[in-house]
Amino acid sequence: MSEDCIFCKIIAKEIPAEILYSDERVTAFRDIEPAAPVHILVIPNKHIPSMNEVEEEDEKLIGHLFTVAKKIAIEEGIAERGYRLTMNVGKEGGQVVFHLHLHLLGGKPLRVHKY
Ligand code: DGP
Repeated sequence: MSEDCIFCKIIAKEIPAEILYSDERVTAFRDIEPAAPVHILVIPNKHIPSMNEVEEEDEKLIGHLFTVAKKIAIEEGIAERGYRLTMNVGKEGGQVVFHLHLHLLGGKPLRVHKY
């Protein structure tokens, strides 16, 4: 737990969020500023600031984020239609909250970004 981290506070239930899933390793909740009809964040319970701080010992945890996202996509009814999983890393990657998180986006045709 990091004292000044908003996502750690959501995990600790110190600030409210619409939590859809939680286990001993990850928590998933709806994004407060949805960019699509379905916009869910899947985060590790362990405070890892970004992908840059991921260690080899975290590989299973990172994999778990993806399998939980897949299960939620099925529950939200968007698995067959398709969805997007993205992770922003660092300032130029568009990361604003420095507690690693996977965005699950779907429920409408998503624009294909040309970088
Ligand atoms: P990123 O740019 O990848 O760091 O995305 C951060 C996302 O976190 C952004 O889509 C908005 C969301 N967010 C920020 N603060 C809160 C909050 O307090 N509650 C919830 N549910 N989402 C938040």
